[in-house]
Amino acid sequence: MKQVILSRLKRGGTVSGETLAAELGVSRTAVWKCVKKLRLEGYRISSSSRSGYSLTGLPDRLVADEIRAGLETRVLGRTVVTCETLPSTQDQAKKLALQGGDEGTLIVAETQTGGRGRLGRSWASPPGGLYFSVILRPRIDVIEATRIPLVAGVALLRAIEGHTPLIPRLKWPNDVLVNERKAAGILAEMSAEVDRLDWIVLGFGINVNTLPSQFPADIRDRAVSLTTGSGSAVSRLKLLQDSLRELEQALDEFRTAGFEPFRQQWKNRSCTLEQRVMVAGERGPLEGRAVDIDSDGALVVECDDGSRRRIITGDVALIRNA
Ligand code: BT5
Repeated sequence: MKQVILSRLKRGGTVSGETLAAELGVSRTAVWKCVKKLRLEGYRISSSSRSGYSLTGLPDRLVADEIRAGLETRVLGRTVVTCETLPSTQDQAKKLALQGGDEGTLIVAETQTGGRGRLGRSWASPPGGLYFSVILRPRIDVIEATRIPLVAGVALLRAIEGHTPLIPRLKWPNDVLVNERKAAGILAEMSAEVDRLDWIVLGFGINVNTLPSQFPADIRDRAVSLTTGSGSAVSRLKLLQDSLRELEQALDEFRTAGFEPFRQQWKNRSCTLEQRVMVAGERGPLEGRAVDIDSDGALVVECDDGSRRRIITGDVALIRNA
């Protein structure tokens, strides 16, 4: 009944409680209770005793029906689970992936209590941000999977560029920086056998409308939200839908055209290349100049002695004014 009332209100105009009650064959009190529930979900519904109800605003809360309604994807986000709070959307998505969850299954939370970054680090997840994980089951070789996080980074940048006048930049392997501060991060985790990729779960943490005071003190001077960076509010719902559309398109392109176009796009949007960097890698710390992204998505660093090293996993700090 709630959905019927909502779609009636979405047609626009004002409709009386009496008309809705008659159309649905229920009492006016039952209609009023549904309107109350919709308001609790964040829909703004004005009411006047003379003319009735009208919809004046959609929720900024991420409601499953609203996410699905505006999706321009074939697969991603077609199954969606939204939660007020979760320890981590990533853990939830991985659990579902292990149980055979469908490709494209999307887990979204308003906040996370145990949001995770790479290498055991934490991801601050206050209200106002966008936190989601999506299950992928790409039919690609295990070896190709190292490129997926970079493909996802390009897709996320395309989505952000469509929503703000900002010029976001990619920092290897998959941070999104705005004005040299971190606005988003991507976490990729997978399960594979020697020759078969079972699933990849991609997790996105995006500071959308987060206020500076909402970030933990230790990252406040390094984190930024899209709103603060651009000076205007960004719709989390639209950004989520557009990110999924861009991701699906990018994965299709990756399947048909390979990694090379993404390598170029990643390089064009990078703030890592041609910079002096300090890498905390598996084989100890290393300093040099970041010179390329290779065909596997690895960062190529030229050391001071002229030798070149490929960094496959690790952490990169940009050394400014070097
Ligand atoms: C990342 O890790 O950047 C990947 C973050 C992925 C988070 C998403 S949210 C949805 C899904 N569910 C999860 O549990 N995780 C994913 P990494 O490169 O390791 O960066 C982590 C570092 O970024 C931390 O050590 C902090 O320095 C910094 N950081 C933490 N929270 C931040 C925030 N909200 N904004 C900017 N920087 C942050």
